[in-house]
Amino acid sequence: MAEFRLSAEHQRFATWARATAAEHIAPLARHDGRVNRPLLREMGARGLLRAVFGGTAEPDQAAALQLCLLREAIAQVSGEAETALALQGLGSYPILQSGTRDLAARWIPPIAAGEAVAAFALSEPGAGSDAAALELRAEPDGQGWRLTGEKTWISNAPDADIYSVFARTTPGTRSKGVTAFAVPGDSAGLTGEPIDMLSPHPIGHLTFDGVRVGPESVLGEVDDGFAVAMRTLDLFRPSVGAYAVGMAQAALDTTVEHVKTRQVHGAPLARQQAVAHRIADMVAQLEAGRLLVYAAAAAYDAGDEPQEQTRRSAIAKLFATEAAQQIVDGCVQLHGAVALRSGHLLEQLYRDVRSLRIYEGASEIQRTIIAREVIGIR
Ligand code: COS
Repeated sequence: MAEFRLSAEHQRFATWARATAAEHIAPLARHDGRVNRPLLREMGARGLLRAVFGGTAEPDQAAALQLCLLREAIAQVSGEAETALALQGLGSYPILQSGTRDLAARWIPPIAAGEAVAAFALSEPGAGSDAAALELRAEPDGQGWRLTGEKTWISNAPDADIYSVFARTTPGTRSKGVTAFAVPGDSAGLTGEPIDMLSPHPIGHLTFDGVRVGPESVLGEVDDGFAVAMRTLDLFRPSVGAYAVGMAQAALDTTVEHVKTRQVHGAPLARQQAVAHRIADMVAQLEAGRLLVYAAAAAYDAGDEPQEQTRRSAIAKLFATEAAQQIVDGCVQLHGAVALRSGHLLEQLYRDVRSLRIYEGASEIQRTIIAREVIGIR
């Protein structure tokens, strides 16, 4: 059964994460579209990154609620810090979940320390929403494999130290012939360039020109990599919702202050019923999104049936990200022109919130997943 109320321990954890990020991490943000290693190292040193992996020396695989609380808390103070933290988890989770013990021991500790940078490489120029259409080839080469093709819209590319790469091992089989590999960023034949775009985190394009990887790089079973990707997304999609909730909370906090102090016709803006009711609607939307996120995360941690996790995860991402977009837009409207001035918190949030309805499965994909589960038609 999903949780409706956070424990005192969870609340303390969220308060600690937010305060730590505000004091020590947010000042290191650079917004230059490249991986910010000093910021990552500081998040490692302060224990924030370790918390992504359950906060213990032995990585804990079931820490979805903690991940969501972290993301929601840090989102309220810095989008760059929030995404840097989340991408360490998304990029490395296939290794933690499906890699050999040696591979996990090699990569997870430096990633949790902020010394190594991880990335999740699924999308291709011809395979975005339709992930099973991916074509990057992995061909047998002695005991290992050679990877040839392209990945695009890859967060943390081209600066990452380790990529979880999803490649085609059996042609013409869609989801059944995909294998996941861990590919070091300094592999011979792997090149890339950044893509300048509307996003709080670095994104890039990768070219694999016969990149050689050994047999130990395979994550899970050969030809079973599509499920590795989908299980990773089941964990991270609610946390994208948590990021959206944190952004929307920050937007609302500043807007409540604004409508209480801004004078219109000799009275605070909040005295206008249309304004007060708009605030109330946004609070209700935010609270609904937050509860859906917590419920999805709690279902994951409780080990609910996989289909139930997938369904809840899709609902949480869909609702929370769509709600956040509307809330940030509503907050801009209640401020007027001042919110669009460069450097205003809402101007930043207005730009940052947009990509959440697209990445890790666009809203339309979440609707497809939900409808399939409920209607039972593929
Ligand atoms: N967990 C485990 N296995 C899963 C799964 C999940 N959540 N979702 C699907 N699978 C398995 C299915 O069970 C199926 O296996 P079998 O054929 O053995 O039953 C296989 O994967 C294919 O699933 P499906 O038939 O649903 O694949 P489709 O191509 O029809 O669609 C969607 C899959 C649309 C859900 C997928 O392509 C998707 O998530 N797209 C969005 C991609 C995305 O999020 N990209 C962002 C990258 S990170 S920014």
